[in-house]
Amino acid sequence: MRLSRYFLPVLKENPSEAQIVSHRYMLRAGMIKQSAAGIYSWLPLGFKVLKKIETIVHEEQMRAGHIPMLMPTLQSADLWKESGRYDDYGQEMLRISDRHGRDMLYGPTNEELITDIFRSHIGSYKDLPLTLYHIQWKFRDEIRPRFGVMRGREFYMKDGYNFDLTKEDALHAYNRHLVSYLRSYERMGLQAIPMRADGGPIGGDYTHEFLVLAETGESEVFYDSAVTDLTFGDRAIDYDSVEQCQGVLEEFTSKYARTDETHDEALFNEVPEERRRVARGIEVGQIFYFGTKYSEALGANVQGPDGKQSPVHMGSHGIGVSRLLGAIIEASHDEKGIIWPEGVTPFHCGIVNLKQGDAEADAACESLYEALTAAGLEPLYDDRKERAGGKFATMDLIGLPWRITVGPRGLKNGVVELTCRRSGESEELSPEAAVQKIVEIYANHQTGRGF
Ligand code: P5A
Repeated sequence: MRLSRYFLPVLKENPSEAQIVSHRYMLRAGMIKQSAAGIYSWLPLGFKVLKKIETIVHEEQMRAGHIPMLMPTLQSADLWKESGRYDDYGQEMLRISDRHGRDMLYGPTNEELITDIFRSHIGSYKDLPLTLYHIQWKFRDEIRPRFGVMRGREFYMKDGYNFDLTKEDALHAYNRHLVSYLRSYERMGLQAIPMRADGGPIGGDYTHEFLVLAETGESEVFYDSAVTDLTFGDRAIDYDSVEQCQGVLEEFTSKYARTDETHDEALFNEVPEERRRVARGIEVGQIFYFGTKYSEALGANVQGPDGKQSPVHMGSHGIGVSRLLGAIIEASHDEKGIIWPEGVTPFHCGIVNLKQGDAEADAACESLYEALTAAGLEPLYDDRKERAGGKFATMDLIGLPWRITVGPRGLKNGVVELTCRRSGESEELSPEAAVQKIVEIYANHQTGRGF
């Protein structure tokens, strides 16, 4: 992409409404624009990162054997009346009536809808296990929408639902989700720690939230610092293996880590004092096992091998896809702007032309642009007639992890400058070597073309 042809409405001033750094940088980098309280338009740069995160979530869900689909945002209230949640959900649910006076709602979640789909089509254990998921906009009429996309009213969520014959099978599905979530967050450059939590309006008493530690997080968390040493890494996992998934769950949940909802002071005090931490975290996902809560209410039964009918065992699993942009920025930024992890960066590399209009510099930038594009990467070429300082400030703000700077002086010696956004370190090397290095860096990140 050439910046002269892109739409990147960068703001020079700090927007006064933004209280936390991620919100501030998302507005300043021209990623989002508020349309109403807690509702945002996703401008091209924000949309691009949203799609990158969404792609990682899809890839990891499918890797775990979960099946993508799409349900609508608007739902009939009937199913919610059947489950009893129409009244329970309270004012967070946006209720609408259509022209015929029928009660509708903008879905805050989809347990009822998916259970209805299940009961309409599946009646036998032979069709189990099954996990269906979608990535769709949700609406929760939060009393205090704030911090930009972090606590929106309209937000983008991956929600998945498992259907199993027995509790044992459903717990395997739970563990499988935990593993796939660990992988997903790590690919986004995040450490998200599973912590025992509360079921809230979704239900069930077996649930973990995934928290990214950050001072601006809305949840208070208590944990053994040893949990922060755990990484999933690139270990191979067989998602059908009960033992392997259970092993990962045990490894990642055996240390004390709880949100304030389930915090137990006595248990916490058993952690050696020097490892006890009280901090704040951003909830980027939650997994639930709630058994037959919805299947009983909606009559979603399956016939077992013994011919007996019983309500199907279920759980649901959510990732806050739009919230993740805020969480990643909270975890990865400096005073100049965002620092995108390679896995989610909107463009792989910036190209800054220090002397736009200089025939040699222009030609060198064009050939870098072509070489990177031919390698399957997406460079962002700042080809505007701007001062170098302004170009650097924009690149730093929008946070591309790598930048190639091209100027007449360097070109005389056959070199360009390659700068790492995170460390600030630069090196001079030939344009070919710079391209080679960027290609090698991204070879370790499964990264596709964005939108
Ligand atoms: C699990 C999937 C559920 O809704 N039903 C379907 C279950 N869980 S949850 O914990 O309530 O939400 C899942 C994730 O969505 C994100 N989230 C939000 N993101 C932005 N703004 C909001 N107002 C908001 N509310 C929830 C969180 O990341 C949460 O973990």
